This record gives sequence, C-alpha cells and structure tokens, in this order.
Amino acid sequence: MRILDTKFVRGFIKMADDGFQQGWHERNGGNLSYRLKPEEVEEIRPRLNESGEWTPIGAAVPGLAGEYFLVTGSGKYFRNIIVDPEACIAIIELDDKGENYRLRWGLVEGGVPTSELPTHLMNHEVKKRVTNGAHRVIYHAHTTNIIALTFILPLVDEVFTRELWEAATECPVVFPQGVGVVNWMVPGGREIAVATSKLMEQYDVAIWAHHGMFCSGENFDLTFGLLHTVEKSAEILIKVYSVVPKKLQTITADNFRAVGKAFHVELPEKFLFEKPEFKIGDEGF
Ligand code: 2HA
Ligand code: ZN
Repeated sequence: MRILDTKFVRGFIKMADDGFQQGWHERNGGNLSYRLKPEEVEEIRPRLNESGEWTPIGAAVPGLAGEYFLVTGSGKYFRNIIVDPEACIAIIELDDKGENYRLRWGLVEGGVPTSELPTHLMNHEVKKRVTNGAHRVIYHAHTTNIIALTFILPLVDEVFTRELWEAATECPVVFPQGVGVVNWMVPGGREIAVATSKLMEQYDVAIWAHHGMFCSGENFDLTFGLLHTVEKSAEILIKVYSVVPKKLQTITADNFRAVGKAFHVELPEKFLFEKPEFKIGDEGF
C-alpha cells in the first residue's frame, strides 16, 4: 500500500492539521511522533527507502531498539503537512541499541526529524514500558492558554492539576492522574528530555513552563483529545482570572471525590488538598 494511503499516516496528518487549525503551531512550532505497530511496518516495508546513514539520537532509548516512528521534521511547518506531507514528515528506524536512527521515508526536500526527538523518544520509551505497549503517540504543541498560565500560577504539579480540574467538571475524568510541570529549561536537548520523561512515569501530560505542552496517548484521537481538553481548561482559567483575581465559587475537593466515585476513576488525594485562600498575584502562591 502507498505509505500516504495508510490509516496511520492519514490519522497523523489529520491530527497535525487539527492542531494547526487550533492555533497551536505558529511557524515551525510543535512536533508529533507515532510508534508504528509491527503490522504497519510490514504493510509499508516494500515502499521504504534503502537504509541511509545512522545518526545519533542524542539520548539512549534501548527500550525502543528496532522500532519505527513517524515524526514531524525539524523546522517544518504544521500548516504545510496537509498539502505536502512527504516534505514535512518522516519515517525513521532505530538501531538495535536505541542510540541511532536512520531515515526510511519522507523529508523528500531534505531535513532531519524534529528538534525534540530526544524528548519524544524518551517519552515513548517510558510510556511503552508503563502502559505495556499501549501508548503510541507523543504530541507537543504551543498551546496559548497553558503557556499563559505558566506565568501566573506556581510551577507545581498539584497546583496546576487542581486548577485545571476546577475549570471543567470532565477534567478529572479525562486526566485523573493529573499533570506534571517542568520548570523553564532549554528545549531540544537531553536534559529537558530526562525531566519530561520522568514526569511521564506518572502523568500523560507534561507542561513546559513558558513553552507549551507534551501529551501521550494510545492513538491520535485520545492524544489530541487530551491536549485539547487541558488547553480548553486553561482557556477557561485565563478568562476567569482576567475578570477577577479570585473565584467566587468552584468545584470542591469533596465534589471531586464524588465525581471519582461516579465515574470510577481514582483521583490521587495529593490533588485534593484543602486550598489556601489565594488571589492571582498573591506573593508566595
Ligand atoms: O519548533 O516546538 O520545541 C519546534 C518546537 C521546539
Ligand atoms: Zn516547542
């Protein structure tokens, strides 16, 4: 089958375009990766290019040795993916140590995989392990309202999770494990990849202060839906805090416990603390 006609490539392209339409991918911002299933690799194997040079990943991911990934290209614009996918995205193969990759399809006008390849692959490695192989998608977007929130809330997992949960009742059901926050760091390297993948041990969402968000999921719908839900909550919070510095009422810890019971999701008690009274801009919050 033509690579562009496969279901996973079409799903990848649609997701990238959906993200662009949402306004999360200015210029070359954001990146997306998908870990192929063995049967998908076999389906396209006759159409892969001859193997090229091995290139260092910049991180070691032995848990992903020999795997194939569909990834966005470094410096490529999400808005162009739908019109010229073969120039903007690529299929890469990892070596038997998980230390190098080689290009097997795509990037026909030249280029290399996403500048955030170390974070994507380290996240994939963690998620493959902790979900028994179920998670296959890692998505990074420059979500406006989440970025805005990282200027006005303390960069603490518990505070972000609780605020995002309070913004919309479905949130604790969509991301019951909560969200993790990475303090500002230089993007693109191994250090931020290590910090992010550590959070991915327990969360499906990692927020990068003053930069954006990473989400992990089983498929394109779930991963896009997760990032979309978190960003929508952030938008509600930004609207609320643009009107008043303090909410008049909100969803309480006991309300969350009731939601958890009704929807059969376990909500960690560390997010259900008694909240101190606070206003946006308060010293020390
Ligand atoms: O430009 O989003 O984090 C791609 C990025 C880097
Ligand atoms: Zn980015």
